[in-house]
Amino acid sequence: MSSPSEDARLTVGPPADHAAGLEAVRVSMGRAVKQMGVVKAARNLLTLNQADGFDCMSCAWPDPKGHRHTAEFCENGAKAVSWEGQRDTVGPAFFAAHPIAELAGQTDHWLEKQGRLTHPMVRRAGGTHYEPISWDDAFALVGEHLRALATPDEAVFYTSGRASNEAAFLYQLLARAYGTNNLPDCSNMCHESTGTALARTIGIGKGSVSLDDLHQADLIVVSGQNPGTNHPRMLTALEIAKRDGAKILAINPLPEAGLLRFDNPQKARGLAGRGTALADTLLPIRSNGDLALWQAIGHLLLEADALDHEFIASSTVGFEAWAEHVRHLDRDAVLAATGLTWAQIEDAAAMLAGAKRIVHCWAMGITQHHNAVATIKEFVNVALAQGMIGKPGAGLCPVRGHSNVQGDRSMGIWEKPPASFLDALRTEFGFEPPRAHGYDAADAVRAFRDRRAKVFVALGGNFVAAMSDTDVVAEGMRGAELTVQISTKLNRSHVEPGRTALILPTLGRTEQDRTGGLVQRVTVEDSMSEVHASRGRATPAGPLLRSEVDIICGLAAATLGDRHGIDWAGFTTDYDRIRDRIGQVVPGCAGYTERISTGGFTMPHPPRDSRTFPTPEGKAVFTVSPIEVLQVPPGRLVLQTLRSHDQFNTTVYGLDDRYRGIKGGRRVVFISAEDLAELGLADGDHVDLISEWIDGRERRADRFRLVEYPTPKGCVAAYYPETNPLVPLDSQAAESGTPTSKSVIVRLSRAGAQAPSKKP
Ligand SMILES: Nc1nc2c(c(=O)[nH]1)N[C@H]1C(S)=C(S)[C@@H](COP(=O)(O)OP(=O)(O)OC[C@H]3O[C@@H](n4cnc5c(=O)[nH]c(N)nc54)[C@H](O)[C@@H]3O)O[C@H]1N2
Ligand SMILES: Nc1nc2c(c(=O)[nH]1)N[C@H]1C(S)=C(S)[C@@H](COP(=O)(O)OP(=O)(O)OC[C@H]3O[C@@H](n4cnc5c(=O)[nH]c(N)nc54)[C@H](O)[C@@H]3O)O[C@H]1N2
Ligand SMILES: [Mo]
Repeated sequence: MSSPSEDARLTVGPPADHAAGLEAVRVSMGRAVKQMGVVKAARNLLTLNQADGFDCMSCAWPDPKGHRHTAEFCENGAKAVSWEGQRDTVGPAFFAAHPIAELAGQTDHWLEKQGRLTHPMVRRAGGTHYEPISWDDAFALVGEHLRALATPDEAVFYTSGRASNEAAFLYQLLARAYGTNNLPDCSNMCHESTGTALARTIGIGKGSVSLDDLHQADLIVVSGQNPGTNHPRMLTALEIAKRDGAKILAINPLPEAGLLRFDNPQKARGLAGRGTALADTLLPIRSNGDLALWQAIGHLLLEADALDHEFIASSTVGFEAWAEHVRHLDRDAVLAATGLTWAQIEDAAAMLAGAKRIVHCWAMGITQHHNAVATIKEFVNVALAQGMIGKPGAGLCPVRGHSNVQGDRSMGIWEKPPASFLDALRTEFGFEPPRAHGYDAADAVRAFRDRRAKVFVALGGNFVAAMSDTDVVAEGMRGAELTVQISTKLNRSHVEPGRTALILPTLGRTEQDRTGGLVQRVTVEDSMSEVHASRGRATPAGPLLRSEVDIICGLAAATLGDRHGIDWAGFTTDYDRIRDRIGQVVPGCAGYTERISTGGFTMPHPPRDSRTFPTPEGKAVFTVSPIEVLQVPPGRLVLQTLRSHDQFNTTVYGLDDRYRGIKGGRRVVFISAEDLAELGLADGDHVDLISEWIDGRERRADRFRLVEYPTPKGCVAAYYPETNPLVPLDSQAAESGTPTSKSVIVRLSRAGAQAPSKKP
């Protein structure tokens, strides 16, 4: 809850009309120097995304080939690097001074700001504090707990999308050699809807474009994405495309600054001038209206016969049924769902009809709804109808979040692994992997809630704050016998620990990894399936830190001994040994070690590479989805939970959201003037948010300041993770199970007198 002093610090100004420019350079250099010191800041930022440097951990946007700018990073990449390179540390003295109960009362921002974790720590059953433990004792403790479980399915192995390919491959090997497919990951909360929709329709769950395709497109559609904040380097690609005459169609309930205009800070012109106007059209759609919109666009394209009949005939199935469905469009349903006028929809359809090379981009504004999978299938229908896949300048571009979330999935971090992957694992390692599907993120929470799961291991991330229904997750974790967090910084998941709890501090991406006495590198895969090496150079935050690979091998050896004859210690002497095994198991990775030494390679993608579609039908598949729209009872609003410009997921760097005019606080709700008037409220009033769900339980998040904002009537927005207690665990996207973080039904209730409290 915000305290009176927080209320006083919060100021609200007008939203910005453009992104980046000089201000971004000033902010990023200022932060870097403050947190890392001048020398380290310069050294770190100059090796960011360079051919022999480390891969930026702020997002999964690809690096340009050939010429790279000296500063191939963005403001938010620089923030991520500074945050990791922070000089403050959190060691035994800190934990002795702060009981866990006290830490639990601090905000997410405060927890991470304390600095880098430096020592393995344990909270013993019944203990009030974390205390130091040796690495060997920590590994032995995990081994004892895991071996004592009644079945391996009582353990859950979570992954956040920062883990390298090497770490991810060994982690899934550990889980499966131990005997479970319980490998939920942040993807379950993120682009799972994308993977589900694309696997069914084009036969592979990844995007089909390269950076060159974006540059060559003549129309780029950006749906449900805020690139100015979350993928700032994408703005450079949009700028290049625009320079060559491309149009941009943005679809978003909020007029995000990065969609409107871009001052490229890497160019003298950007530093001085007004930059490039980006979106030609911005459709201010109502939250959750995209499925209806795309059916209407399909309808209009069909009517205009702006279709690629040759491609439809040669490469797809199901066209007739889809055409029949969208031909009989319920226009009123479309207008109600989208909040747009028919003329606006016609204009958008005309942009598509007039384009020859279209790229469809999307992110969380699409994937985190109940109808997410159907919506993505609908873009695919339109892309297929126009033949916009597997040709230069065209394709599907889900813009991933975490820098290696796509690579982790390629490496087998998946609770529903394909049989072919498990077969390859069996052939390579000589054991029979478990076949039953494991828990995804939401199922894992249910399993802890119901005490069916007992041990939680996290390779990075902040599961307690990132998942929906925070109180349920926290209670579930507190009931676990053991929680193990492999982390760089203190977060909520450490202060809602299991009965016994370990914190295992690890090296970050920027730091030199000398495991086994060699300078090791790791590899990652970006949003466009490019695999390349990453090597940090900074001095580690402390001498005890170990690499993720080293920690996983330590856990595995202590748990499995030499079961299945896997030489865990051998992997830590030279990571090439891991890459050789990846080459044997993961499709498209033969010769992995050599190929990453010569600049990297692109993972195979049959639709992109050869217009072949590895679906059961052997062709791309049109699908039919009824228009499904969220039903909102009178007086209620649809809340979307999103990111400020000053955070990376649950990592809150600071309390400003520059582009949206917010300074010094995060407990704000963006709301339209019409809704304010209708509810008898005003800008500046404070309200409590109450979410309503079919289980009848009311979930609350208290004391938010209302901010009048240009968003469609009926739609409000507030920041995550503060609002995660409002997202019901069972409110998930159909088919993919992704929490519906972008459509939570809430009511506002005028807040009582200011109640001081430190809790977030
Ligand atoms: N600096 C920084 N970079 C990041 C992250 C970060 O937190 N900070 N997070 C990383 C991760 S893991 C991810 S997944 C990505 C997230 O990248 P984004 O998806 O850009 O992140 P969100 O802040 O969730 O923004 C969602 C956008 O969708 C819009 N939206 C909401 N509902 C709807 C809807 O119903 N329809 C449409 N058309 N639009 C809608 C919102 O207004 C908002 O602009 O960014 C990655 N990069
Ligand atoms: N309401 C709501 N909830 C959401 C979302 C939303 O839009 N709305 N978005 C969802 C999305 S898209 C995602 S991807 C998830 C994110 O979920 P997670 O990936 O679980 O969360 P993060 O906040 O990225 O994790 C931050 C923590 O990672 C650790 N860390 C950082 N770097 C490293 C590293 O190099 N190695 C290791 N081992 N640890 C490291 C640090 O301890 C840090 O505290 O949240 C989801 N939750
Ligand atoms: Mo994400």
